[in-house]
Amino acid sequence: MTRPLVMGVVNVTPDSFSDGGRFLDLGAALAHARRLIAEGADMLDVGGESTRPGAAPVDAAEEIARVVPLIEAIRAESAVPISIDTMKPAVARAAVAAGASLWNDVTALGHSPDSAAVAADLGCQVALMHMQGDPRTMQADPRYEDVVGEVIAFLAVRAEAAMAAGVKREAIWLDPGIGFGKDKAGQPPAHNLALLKSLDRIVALGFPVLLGVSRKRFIRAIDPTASDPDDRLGGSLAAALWGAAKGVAALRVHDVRQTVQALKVWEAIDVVGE
Ligand code: HH2
Repeated sequence: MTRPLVMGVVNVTPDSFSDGGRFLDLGAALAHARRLIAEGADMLDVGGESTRPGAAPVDAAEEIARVVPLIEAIRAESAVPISIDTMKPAVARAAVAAGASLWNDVTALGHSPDSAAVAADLGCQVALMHMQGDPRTMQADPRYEDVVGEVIAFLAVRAEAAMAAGVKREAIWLDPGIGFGKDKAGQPPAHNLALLKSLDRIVALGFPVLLGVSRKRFIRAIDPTASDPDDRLGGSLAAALWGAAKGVAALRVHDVRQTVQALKVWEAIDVVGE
């Protein structure tokens, strides 16, 4: 089995839960991007608006001002594929013009009535992620009858809607949205674990699957000592390798070097005797 691509996270936000605002200015964000490329990132995911539970929204002009200079600066020195983590079509448009080739949308093109048409017009790759609710309220009390079935049905509907708007089938990625409207705070991580357990059913839809488990809160729900996101590397790697074994196409991660190393070891074992 080929190993998933590693997508390194570069946030340019003051309130990211895992980067803690450490990469606010362009120079620091660019230095971080360079480091992730050197560590073996196959692509970079640039984000200018935090989607952590309870995060405040940012307007499009501010988001563009955060992400476009960074994308241009990365593009000026590297051919690494860049994705833009945004729910706003105007930001996606500006980011693609600056050199991004994948629109990573946590609302699965649902934030604006224009989103799907803009994605089709841009002709870029699009990652459609499942979320129940919106980032401000999504962790209040997420409920499902059948979390895996509902996430699969949602992703299939959103992929059809994107294609109906003119997005090419081969441009579409799917993402179950680990931590996005899953498992009320303080509850066992039943929704997130069910989705991880059944990742192969999402892979079976026939689109490349993107998985974001890095430093997420479900790890703390399993290991309550890991209250600091920086202290969730072991759990992040365990879940990343689980995703690799289930056939995901890409992993969105903060710890690129360690994830690449873990995947290399996993792949080396996997190919023995073939
Ligand atoms: N997770 C986060 C942000 N964007 N995009 C996709 N497709 N899948 C994910 O799981 C995903 C995502 C949240 O992670 P993080 O970057 O650590 O937080 P922030 O939203 O503050 O950038």
